[in-house]
This record gives sequence, structure tokens and C-alpha cells, in this order.
Amino acid sequence: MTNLQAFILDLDGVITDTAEYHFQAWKRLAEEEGIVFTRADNEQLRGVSRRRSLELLLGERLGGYTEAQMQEMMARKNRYYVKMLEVITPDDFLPGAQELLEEIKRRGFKVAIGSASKNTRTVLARLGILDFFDAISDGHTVTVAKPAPDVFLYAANAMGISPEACAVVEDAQAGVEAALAAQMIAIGVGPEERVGAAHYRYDSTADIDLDEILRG
Ligand code: B16
Ligand code: MG
Repeated sequence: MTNLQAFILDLDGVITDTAEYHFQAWKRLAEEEGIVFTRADNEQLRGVSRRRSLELLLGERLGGYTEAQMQEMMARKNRYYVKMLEVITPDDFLPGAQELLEEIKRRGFKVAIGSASKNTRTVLARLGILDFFDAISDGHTVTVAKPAPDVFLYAANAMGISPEACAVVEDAQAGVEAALAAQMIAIGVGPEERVGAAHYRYDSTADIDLDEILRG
């Protein structure tokens, strides 16, 4: 048996699938800037901060933009993205996500969000679960993004639980690296090549086997 006391869940890609909206918003910005941006390119942005996402999107053209232009582009992409979030409803959980959250609470664990997104609270409110969590750690609460452990360490500290007693659920490689760097149990959701470094790996949120994880 483990001494697990809390779960920290990533938001985009674990609880709900906002990746498509991120893609549409980045694609619109890319088109406006005369840059080709594909769905495959978007995969590289999974779990990556907004600024790093823009840097990856600009690629070798990065050096041609001023800081003010970068700020404007990040704000423009976010306007497009936030507008798209208006369609999210409590029906937009990824399969198994709502059940996982309820099961974690039913078994008496604390539960937090650990997301890179500055729009975390907006998305949680649209899903109807803003008040569900013991702590919310997001793109506003920490400045250093995943793969640094900061976002998960902040969540553990806010819950009053030591990092070793926390398990993180993540869909991004950077997120799994962040969980391991925080000395937490890493639960990866997605293919081996993306989250294979995690202690446990499942194809989707719906496949997560809490009993297996709790057996240790
Ligand atoms: P924002 P997560 C991440 O959320 C997304 O996966 C990533 O694509 C996005 O760039 C990042 O949030 C920042 O989002 O622009 O809304 O601040 O997976 O860590 O929940
Ligand atoms: Mg994610």
C-alpha cells in the first residue's frame, strides 16, 4: 500500500479536451502572420506555456519579432481562445474524468488542479467544478512552467500535503517530467512515446485504475 494522500490533476487533456480550441486559436494567429501551422505542429504545444507555444510556432522567425509584438500576439491568440471557451458546458468532460474526480473524493483523498493555463478558472467554471478542488495551481500562481516542478509543488503546499504523498495525472511529456521532478507519483495519460516516463501509464483518463495505483 502507498501513503498517497492527494491527487493533482492536469486540466487540458486530462479533465477536458481544450487542445482543439488551442489549435484553432493558434492556427488563426499563424494564418494572420503568414505561418503554416498544422495539427501535428499543435501536438508539440501540449502542456507547454503560452509564451513557449508562441516561440515554437514562430520557429526560425522568432528573432524577427520585438517583445511588444510577442505580447500582442499572445494576447490576440488568447482572445480567440477565450471566445471559443464560451461553448464549454458540464457535458464537456473527457470520458471518465468526472467519475475519476468523484472516486478520488469518495475515497477521502484531497484533490487539486495543476495546470499551465492562465484560463484554468474560466474552464473549471464552465465545467461547473470551480468549487470542487482543495487547491488550484495554474499559470497565474507560478511563473516557471512545466517541466519545472513548481506548479505541482505549489498545489501540494496549498493542500498541506508533502510532495511524496501526491500523485499527478498528466497528458503531456513536460507535465510528467514536472511530476517526477517534484518527487511525486506520475500517472501518464496517452501514448508510450509521450508519457512513457510516468510510473503508471494509461491510454485515456477513463482507463485509470485507482486500485492498481493505490496498491503501489
Ligand atoms: P493558456 P495544461 C496547458 O494546459 C495546455 O496544454 C497548453 O496547450 C497551453 O499552451 C497552456 O496550458 C497555457 O494555456 O494560454 O490558457 O494560459 O495541459 O497544463 O492544463
Ligand atoms: Mg495537459
